[in-house]
Amino acid sequence: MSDWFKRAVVYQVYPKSFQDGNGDGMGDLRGVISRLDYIRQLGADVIWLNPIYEHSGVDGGYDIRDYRRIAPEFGTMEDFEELLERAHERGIRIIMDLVVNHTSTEHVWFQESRRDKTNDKRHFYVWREGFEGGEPNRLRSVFSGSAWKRDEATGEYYLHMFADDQADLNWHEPRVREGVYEMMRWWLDKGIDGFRMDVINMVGKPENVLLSDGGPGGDVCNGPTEHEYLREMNHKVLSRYDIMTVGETGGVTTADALRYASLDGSELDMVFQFEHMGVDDEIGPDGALTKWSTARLDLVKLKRILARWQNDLHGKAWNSLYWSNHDQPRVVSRFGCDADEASRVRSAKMLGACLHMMQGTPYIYQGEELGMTNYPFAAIEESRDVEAINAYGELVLERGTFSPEHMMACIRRKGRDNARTPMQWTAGRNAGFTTGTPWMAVNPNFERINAEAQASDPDSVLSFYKRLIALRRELPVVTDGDFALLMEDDAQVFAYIRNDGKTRLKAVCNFSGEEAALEGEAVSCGERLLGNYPDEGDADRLRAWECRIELERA
Ligand code: TEU
Ligand code: CA
Repeated sequence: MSDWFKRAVVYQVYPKSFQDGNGDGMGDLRGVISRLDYIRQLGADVIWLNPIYEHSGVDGGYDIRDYRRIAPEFGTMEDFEELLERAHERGIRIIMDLVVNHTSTEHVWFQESRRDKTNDKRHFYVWREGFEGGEPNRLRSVFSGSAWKRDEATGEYYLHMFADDQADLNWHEPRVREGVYEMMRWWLDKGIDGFRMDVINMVGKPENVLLSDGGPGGDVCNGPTEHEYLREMNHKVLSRYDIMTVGETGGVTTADALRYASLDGSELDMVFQFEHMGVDDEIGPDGALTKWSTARLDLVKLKRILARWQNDLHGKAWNSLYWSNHDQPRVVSRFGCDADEASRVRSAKMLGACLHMMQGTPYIYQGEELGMTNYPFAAIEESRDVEAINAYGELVLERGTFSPEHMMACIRRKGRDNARTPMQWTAGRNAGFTTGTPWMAVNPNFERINAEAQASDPDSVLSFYKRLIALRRELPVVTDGDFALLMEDDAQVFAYIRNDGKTRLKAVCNFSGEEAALEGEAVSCGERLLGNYPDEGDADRLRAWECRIELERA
């Protein structure tokens, strides 16, 4: 069993917003090809490509119509094969998004399934009778409203945990699993290097949350058959290739992850956990926890969560490390500070240092390495994202839970569209993203924040990320060492020591715009490897957003 995933650094490309190659305003595969050298120079050696398959245009490609075809706006299969070849020439592997919890309702399986109750593919999806003239139960979609939709043809309801157009597959039907495995082999035989598996811990849905009993429904994640299916997939597909896998698994605990991401290789290589993405969620007016909040992070909570993931998995399972992706706001705006240029640059570097010196495989979301920021959305009409649009509809228009102003403030802070504005390459027209009209507005700060300016600036966020990646490659302790959190209860400082028995590596980070005192082992003493101020500063104090990485050799 290979373990290159432990030393990999992944760069996430959201193709629609990365680079347009033909001037139609949308990013595409030729655009990605043209930027491979940028990714190589950064030092990343794996690309996670968000979905590029034929889709129905509802949820950014997560509504797949045909798993074996490339959506025309992204290019052709020849373009994809060329991308794979050019990436491999540069020592870059490519992992693809695998979206198999659901398909588009336009997928041929669903088209057949909906036709009549006796159709051969009826059980490929989750169909239930209504309860007392309404939905089978009160299970809710992640994108607001009921998770059930009545279908005219048979009068029954199908399950959709996301948008109406994303019908959940029924993994309890063996032919669904076989169909998925066959499709996975088809891609792996083309030479791709693995998968990022969309909401994969939703596939083993417990039957009791899907009853037509008018009840509350319940949690569909981490159900009883989940591990059985992943082991089957591993046995029949994954274990036969030299690949890397990462499962997107909301709601997992470290105990769950010890099974999903065990180092014994029986399921997946690692998972994306979401606990640390919840540190700025809030109890909403209806008493339920919601992402729609304007709260700042609680650093003590964040530290405890990440330290627990570091310690519980050490030596037994493998962590993924991420601050952002296409579903999250920009981390510098969220956990750092984008109010002024000095704070933005410092806090973006500090966040990078804090994450990249931990144990696990780091994921960099496009533009994070530039310290790209959230977008100043003023009105809901500027949103493209089905999640935000549906939530606005429900919370503002239908229920009046939030005022329009408050909801827009939440969307500016937490909305997924913040991550999806075009990549900022240059200070030129449309930030160098397209020669046409961009499908989504470019952040107005592109003249100040762009890759071209940062590439030639040794003090840029980009140059700092290159150093972080290089450090990971130079120092085995970053991959192998254990983890000890320092100053656990401090509300400003995130400090820890990594130790592999030969080397002690220390990262000390100030998560605030004010000076912070260092205590105990956090006080500077070793050889300074990297920092975000030009001079060393005081050993026992950190300046605003300051970070230091230090080394002690045994
Ligand atoms: O996301 C799954 C998911 O539940 C969350 O990431 C969710 O989108 C987010 O927390 C909302 O606040 C995956 C994909 O990454 C996402 O882009 C898709 O919309 C979703 O699945 C459905 O395929
Ligand atoms: Ca294009």
